[in-house]
Amino acid sequence: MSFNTISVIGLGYIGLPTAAVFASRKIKVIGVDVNQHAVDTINKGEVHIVEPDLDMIVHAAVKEGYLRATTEPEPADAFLIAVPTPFKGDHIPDLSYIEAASKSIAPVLKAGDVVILESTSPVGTTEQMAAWLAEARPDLTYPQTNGEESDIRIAHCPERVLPGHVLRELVQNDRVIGGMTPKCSAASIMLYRTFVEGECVATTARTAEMAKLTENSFRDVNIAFANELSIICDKLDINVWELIRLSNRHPRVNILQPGPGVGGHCIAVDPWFIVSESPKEARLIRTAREVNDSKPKWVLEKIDSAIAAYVKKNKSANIEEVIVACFGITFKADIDDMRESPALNIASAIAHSHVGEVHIVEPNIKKLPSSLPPNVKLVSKVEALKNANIIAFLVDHTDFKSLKGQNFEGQYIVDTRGIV
Ligand code: SAJ
Repeated sequence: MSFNTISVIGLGYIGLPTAAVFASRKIKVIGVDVNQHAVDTINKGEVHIVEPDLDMIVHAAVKEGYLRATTEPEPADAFLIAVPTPFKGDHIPDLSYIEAASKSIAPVLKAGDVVILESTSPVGTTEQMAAWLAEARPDLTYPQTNGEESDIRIAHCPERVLPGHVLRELVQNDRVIGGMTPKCSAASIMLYRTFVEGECVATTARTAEMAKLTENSFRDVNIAFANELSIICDKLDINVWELIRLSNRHPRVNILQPGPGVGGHCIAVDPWFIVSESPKEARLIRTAREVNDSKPKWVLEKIDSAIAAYVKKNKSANIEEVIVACFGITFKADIDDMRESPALNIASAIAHSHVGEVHIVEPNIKKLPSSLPPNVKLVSKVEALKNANIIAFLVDHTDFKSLKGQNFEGQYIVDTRGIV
């Protein structure tokens, strides 16, 4: 089996790097996205997202003619679907992007094609995708009805790359390959071997779906443990960062780091896919989500207390003149991604509740999100350090780490990341 042309549906944080890596192996890649701006940007050899080195590899792939983007699916030998899977109200998974993507590729499918779902999905989604394809193209045969004899091979191969390290992890990580049949797995493994240096391990589609949800739930539960510890330590007047450093010297203890809450479009979302299917059984997973989701409110209370303490201490201070600076509004360090960012939500909540100015230091963006009210200003680190009365460290960007040991004379600090 050979793959002359690969199509990647969804050119976001996962789809674009994947498309570019295939193209860098001199395979013709057609990237498909509904966003015309993203398509135009990529066709100019540029990128619409920030990820280290992605600009270089996309530029080379487009210039050499291996990568091209379009809004309309075209025939290919393999289709990789990498579209978002958010949730709707009450944490119910929203599969509408996968449904739309499946229906959009159906007209160009032909016998022998491989269709891979990469999007993180609730258990059963790959089978659902196969059903949508079968409904749209009844002239072809599928694994759910024709087993190993099917015209179309279908698998779930969840992405597992860490934003900020995507290009390295895409190549080096092991890959779980969940085919609807063994032949579906084998075809998918052959495809990924084009660039994956890690091991490609075959399993069923349902196990692969659950494996991805399990990985992110594991991390969520462990971050919740750290966040709960930070609240307990604050009450007991213990430095949680020192506590974790000490506890981690035990050979079998490895506690993660507390923060202002868990953000991003993966860890804060995926555990709900388990909870929504097994609400009675997934007690720990649900509680971890609740602990992490409630952390921003706790941080807000800390900032409010700092404002009150500052005004009390500086009797002449007028609350309207108190400047609160938020260091970082992305969902984690050294990226520009603000999706589901607890730091952004905290900054926005202070801006709405505080009558004075809120200054934001965010070295990874050029423009503030339009959702922020007019009392918010994007300022430099130096400006914020000079003018702010209250400083809240919300993201541990590398650029902030040099502030360790800094003298914040007269300023009130809320350090959610253990920076200073
Ligand atoms: N966080 C903490 N403390 C920690 C680690 C993380 O508060 O010790 C916070 C971060 O600040 C951030 C959130 O958790 O707000 C998530 O960050 P992350 O770096 O843990 O994960 P993501 O969302 O960038 O990527 C995760 C990864 N999953 C795992 O490590 C198990 C990645 O491998 C997945 O591919 C990705 O989700 C995904 O796409 O599902």
